[in-house]
Amino acid sequence: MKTNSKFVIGDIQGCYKEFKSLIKLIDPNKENKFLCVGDLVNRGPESEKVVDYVIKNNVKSVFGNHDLHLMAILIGVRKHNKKKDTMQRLINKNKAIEIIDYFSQFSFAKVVTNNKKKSLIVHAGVLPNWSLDNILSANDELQEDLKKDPEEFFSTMYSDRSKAISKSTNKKNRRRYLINVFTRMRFISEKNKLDLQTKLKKAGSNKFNPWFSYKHKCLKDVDNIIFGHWAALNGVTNHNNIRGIDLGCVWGGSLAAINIEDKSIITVDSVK
Ligand SMILES: [Mn+2]
Repeated sequence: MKTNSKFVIGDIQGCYKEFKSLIKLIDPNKENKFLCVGDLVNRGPESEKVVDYVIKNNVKSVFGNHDLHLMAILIGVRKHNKKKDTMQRLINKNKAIEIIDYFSQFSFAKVVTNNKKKSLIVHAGVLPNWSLDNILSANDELQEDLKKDPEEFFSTMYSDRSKAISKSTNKKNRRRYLINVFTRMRFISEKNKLDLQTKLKKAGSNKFNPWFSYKHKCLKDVDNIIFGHWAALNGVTNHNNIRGIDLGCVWGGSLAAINIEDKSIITVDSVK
């Protein structure tokens, strides 16, 4: 394998064993670089080990919905859902301040360059009519708000979030909408209204389509968009320059890493 390559790793969701095996494959001589597409934690078995590794080895990521959920729990504005969440051991470690400090450096959208190829990395997606400038300023706005007042940021993130499905002039609604776009979006309408309930296309519904099926303005400024979040796609977008890399490791699929230069993909099967 070539050295000095850059990779993006898909949704780990606490699958520590697969994460470690994948790193050995993509970075045998520690000359390659990688970052994560978000959802480092939750649903899977060993979120606490993933977070320890990430902090110790200075691994970077963009925010996924589960990473934000963890931060909201650690800050004390959300409860760990015993039926669905699998982060109790991580929470019991009493490392809230360390984890919040570390995760607070993550962004919602990040541009990575390798040999002149530019890739935009986001957890869920971006709006079709956004230029790269629009994307980066939305990211800056959210990061600033989060750093300024994390408690306020997370306590308003969840309230009425199902209503935050379209653009708003109200500051808090706007923020919730932007977070939903970057970290939770799958289907959108032509007017950028979100359908946050659907994971698979219903037959005969034409109003909402996968966000990547529209023409994307930012592809004038970047070569690729790389995203995770949507395991049900199994990576299939039918789009050369928009690549989904959540291959559902936590659901018995595999954990993927994509080389941003040649778009080749390396996978490790789920150990389940
Ligand atoms: Mn997700």
